[in-house]
Amino acid sequence: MKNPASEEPDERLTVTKPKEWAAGVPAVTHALEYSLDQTSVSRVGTTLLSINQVNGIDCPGCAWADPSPGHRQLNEYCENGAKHINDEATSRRITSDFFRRYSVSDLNQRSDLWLNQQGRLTEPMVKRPDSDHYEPISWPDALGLLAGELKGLDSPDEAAFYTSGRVSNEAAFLLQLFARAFGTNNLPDCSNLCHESSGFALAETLGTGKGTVSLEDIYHADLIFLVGQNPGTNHPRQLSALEEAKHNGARVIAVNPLPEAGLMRFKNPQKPRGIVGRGVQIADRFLQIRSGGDLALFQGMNRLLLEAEDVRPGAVLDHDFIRSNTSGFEEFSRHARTIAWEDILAATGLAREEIEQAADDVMRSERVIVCWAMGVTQHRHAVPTVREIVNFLLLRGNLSKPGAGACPVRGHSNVQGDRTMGVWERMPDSFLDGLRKEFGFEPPRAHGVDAVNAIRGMRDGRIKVFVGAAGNFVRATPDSEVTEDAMRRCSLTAHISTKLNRSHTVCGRTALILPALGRTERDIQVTGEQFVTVEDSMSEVHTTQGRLEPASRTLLSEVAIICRLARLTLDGEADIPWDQFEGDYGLIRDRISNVIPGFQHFNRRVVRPGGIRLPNPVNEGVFHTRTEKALFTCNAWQMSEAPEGHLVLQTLRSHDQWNTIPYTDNDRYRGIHGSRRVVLVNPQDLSRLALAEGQLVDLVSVWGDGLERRAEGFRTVPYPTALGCAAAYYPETNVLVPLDSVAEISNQPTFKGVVVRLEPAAEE
Ligand SMILES: Nc1nc2c(c(=O)[nH]1)N[C@H]1C(S)=C(S)[C@@H](COP(=O)(O)OP(=O)(O)OC[C@H]3O[C@@H](n4cnc5c(=O)[nH]c(N)nc54)[C@H](O)[C@@H]3O)O[C@H]1N2
Ligand SMILES: Nc1nc2c(c(=O)[nH]1)N[C@H]1C(S)=C(S)[C@@H](COP(=O)(O)OP(=O)(O)OC[C@H]3O[C@@H](n4cnc5c(=O)[nH]c(N)nc54)[C@H](O)[C@@H]3O)O[C@H]1N2
Ligand code: SF4
Ligand SMILES: [Mo]
Repeated sequence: MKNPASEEPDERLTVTKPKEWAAGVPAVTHALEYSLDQTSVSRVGTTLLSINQVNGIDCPGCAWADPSPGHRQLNEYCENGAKHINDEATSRRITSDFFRRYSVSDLNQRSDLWLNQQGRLTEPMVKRPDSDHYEPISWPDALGLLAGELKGLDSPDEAAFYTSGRVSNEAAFLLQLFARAFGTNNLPDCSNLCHESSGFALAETLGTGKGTVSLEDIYHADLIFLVGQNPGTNHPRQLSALEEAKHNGARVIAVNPLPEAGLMRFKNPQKPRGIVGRGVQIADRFLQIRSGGDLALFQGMNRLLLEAEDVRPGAVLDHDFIRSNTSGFEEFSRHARTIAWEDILAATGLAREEIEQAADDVMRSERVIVCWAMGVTQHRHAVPTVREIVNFLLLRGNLSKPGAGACPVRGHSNVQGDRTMGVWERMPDSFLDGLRKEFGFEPPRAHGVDAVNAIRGMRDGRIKVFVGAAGNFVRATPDSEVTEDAMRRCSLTAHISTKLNRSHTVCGRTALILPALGRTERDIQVTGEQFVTVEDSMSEVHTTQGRLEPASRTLLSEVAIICRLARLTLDGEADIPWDQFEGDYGLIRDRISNVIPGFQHFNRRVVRPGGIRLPNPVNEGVFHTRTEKALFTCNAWQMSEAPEGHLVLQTLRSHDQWNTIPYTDNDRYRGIHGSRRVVLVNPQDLSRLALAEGQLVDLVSVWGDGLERRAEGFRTVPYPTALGCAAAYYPETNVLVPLDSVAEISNQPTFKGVVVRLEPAAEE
């Protein structure tokens, strides 16, 4: 489909050579350009001076950690962080006039980029069942309408409450509390689409779903793997940390089908040599892996380590660590030796020497860290792949010691915190018991729906009310046509949002826009000015406090919206002081202290400079697994070959977008300008498929259910990607990802492994 309509491949498309380095002076220029286009010099000044500072605004971009308080620069942000913060701080406003002018159908014809560029939402709006326009509604009426709809459901499980990782700890804690007091665990979140596979694999093998490393560990590692992530675009300040690690002598191995600019070279705009020099080489070794080949790669390296130990007993493996901290080694060791090299080479597309050289690097290193992101988690074999990464770390005792460990690099700034706060459809009984003890109600125990099952539930009529706390559910999820139909079948959809997006234009019969304060804005309640807290990818919890005047006087904070909705819906059923929570967020934190381990004296500790680092038991050598030890696992896999004439498509981010929201049509580092409807293909594949450079094609995905999924009108761009692997941007290609194409065990959509054919399309 052409979704959203009017997004033709743009005649302005130009393609230049991909960049071989990231950041530098152009990054600063682009950040300022975008920021100043959104708002005034003084607001840009305010946001940029307080971003990521102690007592400042936590960057609303990614979850990369801040350096410790004494080590922060005055400009502790990256190009993209500046764009993200000023995208929120924009001076543009959407008022009720806007919705009078544009019907919902009109808006649905507009691109994602256009919708976002209209500015901040300023007042609550409702779309009634018989109307194609949003119209103003007061807060009490809007929340009363939603509460009435919730109370009228036959079962609480007919509602689902989605959370995106921008939401603060306080709001997330209240949202899950409300959903559970209402009676459902239907709490899908963006984590279901993001690091769910990591969570499952790490919890099973290490007993915690979180990463084990800190920034200090990165600085002091000998060897760092960057697997399936594009730090130059998605976690730019990771490059500063890698620069420091390299300065201290670390080597870096990048594993990726694409030679991403940030993996190759980094020019730190805050250092003189980054401005005038050639910058720092990041990857010492680049393994250009085939899509989905990472499990085979780590198995290959593990086999080499075991065999090297056979030759030099006692010199390769960390037997002390294995003996005292792990279980399942013997079985793993037998299994690892049965994996055939020809399968490993076919799956990875690498030469055996490349894998051997990487294994040699490993054997020369005392402290190894593996970082990974969506290139690992959004595949069918994602959970076994992360388990195999754990095997790899365990073999040489690269856990529970400084400079080593597992580093799943998280996406949204508070996605990890939202999980810690209980936003998960399957929280363990220990957490639910804690809620019961603290609040005196019996939380439901049956697991709720995740994102994929929420779509199935809406599609099949089991879920009728959808409430989204931040995010853009219809664009973030797979199978866009199926998902859009599912959303439209709801009796009511409501979104707590800062900016307009597709989830407001593809909506239920009744739809509500509940506009919220953003992180940049001052939040004043009856007891005074409030702050909220977030947790980064390295388990550091700290405060964030807005500085700007709110975009409109009508906005409510996320906390206030949830408290008022809960009060109206629950009619005092559970003994929860929603009014007091709304007035004083410290009272919410007191309750968090009582319910969630690691948060004792939360209010007192979190205001210290740098905040709290949550303990990770793995770093104390404690593993809460079924054997109370770290588990070695045996991970079988099937080769997934694309049929002849097909490619494996990965759907990824451009440099100039924040998830579902493009900021411009450019992707500077990859040399794409003026259009996002492009598909990057290896030149050899183009000629094998008899396609020309710049040819117009439709992408058609192949899945066993007989449905044709088609994304129309993409230009081919010859690109140095691994053979057999194509790449195109998300969310335009989500239409191609079948809802049932999910990772084993974690149920995470396989956004990086979509089998497609490229069909030549007629030029208009
Ligand atoms: N500017 C910006 N920053 C962001 C975001 C954003 O949209 N814009 N989003 C945030 C969020 S929520 C997230 S989750 C993170 C995402 O951060 P990333 O995971 O870096 O995001 P993607 O763009 O999905 O890129 C995936 C990378 O994996 C590689 N890859 C794809 N398939 C494979 C494979 O099979 N094996 C290997 N080894 N590599 C593979 C791709 O080539 C690409 O480099 O970024 C966060 N930061
Ligand atoms: N094909 C494909 N699909 C993917 C992915 C992929 O790699 N490929 N990646 C997946 C991943 S990793 C993720 S995390 C999801 C992202 O999915 P989401 O988190 O659902 O999407 P976002 O685009 O981050 O949501 C943007 C919207 O959030 C709202 N918002 C922003 N800030 C705030 C705030 O402070 N408060 C409130 N209330 N609202 C706010 C704005 O209205 C904005 O329009 O997408 C997933 N989908
Ligand atoms: S690296 Fe991430 S958190 Fe840091 S400034 Fe950039 S976008 Fe923000
Ligand atoms: Mo994400």
